[in-house]
Amino acid sequence: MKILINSKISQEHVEKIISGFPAVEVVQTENPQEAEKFVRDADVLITWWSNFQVAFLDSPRLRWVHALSAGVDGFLLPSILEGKVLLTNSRGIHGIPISEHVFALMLAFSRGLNHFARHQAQKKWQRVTLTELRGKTLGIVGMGSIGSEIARLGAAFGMRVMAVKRSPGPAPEGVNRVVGTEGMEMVLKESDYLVLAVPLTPETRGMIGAAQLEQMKPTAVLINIARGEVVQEEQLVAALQQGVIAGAGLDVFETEPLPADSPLWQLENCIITPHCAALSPQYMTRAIDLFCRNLDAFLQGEPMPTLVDPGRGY
Ligand code: OXD
Repeated sequence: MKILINSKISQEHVEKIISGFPAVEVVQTENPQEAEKFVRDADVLITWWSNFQVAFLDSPRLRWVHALSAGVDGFLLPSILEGKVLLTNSRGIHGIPISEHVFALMLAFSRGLNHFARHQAQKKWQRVTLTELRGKTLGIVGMGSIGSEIARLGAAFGMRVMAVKRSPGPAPEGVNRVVGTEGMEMVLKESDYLVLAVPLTPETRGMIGAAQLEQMKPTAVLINIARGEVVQEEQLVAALQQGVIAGAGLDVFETEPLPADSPLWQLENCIITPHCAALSPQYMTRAIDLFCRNLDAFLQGEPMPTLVDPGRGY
């Protein structure tokens, strides 16, 4: 069996695959032309969505694509939708870095860091109104492994945690209420911080538009670590400009990299990070461990731990 990794991963991580599965051959290249050539006799492709080329799916031997990301919106193409090529993803390893990123953004707003960073550049000693997270309502849309870890930290900060989940069940410890999508309006109205942690699917695309932003408190802050397309960006810009909501912490955008002419860059009530919420030195070790668990299951003919259901899109 031949595995092509068309993304930069360290030799130590390549060795981890080879030592666990001595019978497999591993080829690694970041060069798009080389990848196009090597994929023709690869059985398995490991890739970031940004390196993935649609034409890879025409390779006659390819049986399985493993996404190094959790989001698979860029992979849902005919061969995968029709089940000719299996798709697995890296869900379950993002909870720690992304929840810490979410709290960095929320604390930046509550403790005025967005203002102080600007003041520092101007050598300006000026206080601003500061608030606490304790006692505030944290609304989380999407309760997969990322949403659940954000909820856990929210409870540890003494926040009142409310969550929207496609199939709601009993509230986990520390979560005050879990509602289905019909409860979205209530969560929008009550949240001081609203965090989007849903996969991008036909149901979630554009789910936050002008009407939803209008339902939020004028003091509320929106955090998006999901996908840019979950929010109607033009409507968000208008809401931030007009004070419909107080602020936004955004890691993801409709177009990435965020174009230089996006009005978001100019907004003092917007904190922008370049789609990096999941990154940390531990990421690839966790991702390769997860790939190896999938490979083991694949070779044993057992259910793969992070097989994606292409119909659902996650
Ligand atoms: C992912 C991401 O989907 O980091 O993994 O956005």
